[in-house]
Amino acid sequence: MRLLGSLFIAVALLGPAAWSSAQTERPGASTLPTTFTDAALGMEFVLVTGGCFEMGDTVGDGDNDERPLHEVCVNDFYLGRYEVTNAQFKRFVDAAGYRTTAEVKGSGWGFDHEGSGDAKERNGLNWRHPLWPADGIEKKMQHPVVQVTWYDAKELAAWLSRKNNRTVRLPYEAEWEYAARSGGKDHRYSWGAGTPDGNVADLQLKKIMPKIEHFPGYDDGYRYTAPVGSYARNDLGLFDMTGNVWEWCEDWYGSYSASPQTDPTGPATGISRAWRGGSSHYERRACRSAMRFGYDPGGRDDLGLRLARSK
Ligand SMILES: [Ca+2]
Ligand SMILES: [Ca+2]
Repeated sequence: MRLLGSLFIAVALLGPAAWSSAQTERPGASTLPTTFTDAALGMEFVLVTGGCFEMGDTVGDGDNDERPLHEVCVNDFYLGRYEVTNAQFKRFVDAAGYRTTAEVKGSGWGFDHEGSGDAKERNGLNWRHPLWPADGIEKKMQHPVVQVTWYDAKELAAWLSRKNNRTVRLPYEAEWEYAARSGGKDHRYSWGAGTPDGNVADLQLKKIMPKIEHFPGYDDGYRYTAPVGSYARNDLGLFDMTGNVWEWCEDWYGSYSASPQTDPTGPATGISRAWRGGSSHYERRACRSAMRFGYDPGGRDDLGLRLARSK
């Protein structure tokens, strides 16, 4: 995997659930509810009003895979206000009897924080037993789930779709970036360009990984994950779009096209799936909203997810 330094759930018994929605209408806009709360897991979704933006390296210091800049338009969609939590994921696995890839294979991936800083495979690592805390997630139920593969994420989405009788899915990269940048604004991070306000590589992490390029002088209080929603929301009301855990997207990871596009869904084929947003373990540059990575869909690490829904 990547080199850090180089960069580098019993509610099922409810049956098909009704969405509960906030009926607040936007002035002069459609009458779509501004939020939905899924009744099966209590997952809150925020309406992201569609629009057009320049996708990619608008700041001018990105990687080649963030170019060319290209115009993308997205329709209205809903995106989870928070990353999926351990509590929500537990309710899903308990109800569905689901075993994650890491549990079936007996291993996950995590940084060798005592040594090189590289990620390495570790026996016994899975969503119930992430790298930290190694003794389990019982006291961390409001933290984001980690060590889930793209396949695990898809299983959760399919289960929740059945429970709600409407499709819930992973966000596409274009949707994710548009939302992280608060509707396509020229924002380097979800908080904009100024003082950090999220769970990223900070002074806490630097205590055990001295070589990491952390956010200078910044101490967010968490070395590993933080409870979702611990930091400021972005301008769309979304939390932790920068940092905390990486988030799987639906798309195959591939090159951008210069052509204007509407609701792009990524390459038709590929070998890795896209993930976005940085995490508590990643240096500043990797936490940029335009930053892209691809990973084997069967890979698991400090990777979580948030779900989406078309309008
Ligand atoms: Ca941190
Ligand atoms: Ca995140």
